[in-house]
Amino acid sequence: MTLPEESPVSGNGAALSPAAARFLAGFDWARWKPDELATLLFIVRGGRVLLIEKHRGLGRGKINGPGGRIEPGETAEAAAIREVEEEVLVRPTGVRRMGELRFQFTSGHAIGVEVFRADDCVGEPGPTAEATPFWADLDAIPYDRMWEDDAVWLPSLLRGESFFGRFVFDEDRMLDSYLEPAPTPHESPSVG
Ligand code: 6OG
Repeated sequence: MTLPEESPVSGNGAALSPAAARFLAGFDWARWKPDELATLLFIVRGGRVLLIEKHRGLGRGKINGPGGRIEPGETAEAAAIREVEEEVLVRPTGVRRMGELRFQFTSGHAIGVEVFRADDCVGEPGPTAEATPFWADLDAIPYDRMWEDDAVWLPSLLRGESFFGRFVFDEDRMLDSYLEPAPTPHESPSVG
């Protein structure tokens, strides 16, 4: 009797296409280099988090936090704040860095994302051509309309815990995921 050949499976248990399986077998995170750097920022206030329905760019149609590409010469934090201002017309306050995410797509595209959390914002969020904002209760995050990785790391951010994660995607299907806690950033001790 011959056993059926074992087929590789993705993180969510579905069989991989031969091309995706070949990509995963030959991929090495040690040589990972991002093609672009981007940001995400989540304003968490009064038991709710500000999310957007994204109308443009990578992930359009999905729910996400506001964010976008870091411009040359810009810090990640400045970019994260600028993107919130451009997309939903408020200025986040009490901003702190919570984590780093690395995404590798089987197309070859690689993106690094710096993730921030803010305590509040100045102004009322409003819709723009880029995004429609809405407040989601922390116990009703619409993970089924978000990128698959969000369910892996967003709970850490909402608990106030820092993280580092890396993920492999075949278009918008997650093939592999890894998350570890990162030390909470703290002020450098002052001298003298
Ligand atoms: P623009 O195309 O808008 O920058 N992004 C992702 N966000 C999540 N949650 N999961 C992913 O899994 C993502 N890949 C990219 C980062 C792209 C925006 O999309 C985010 C940026 O905010 C693959 O300029």
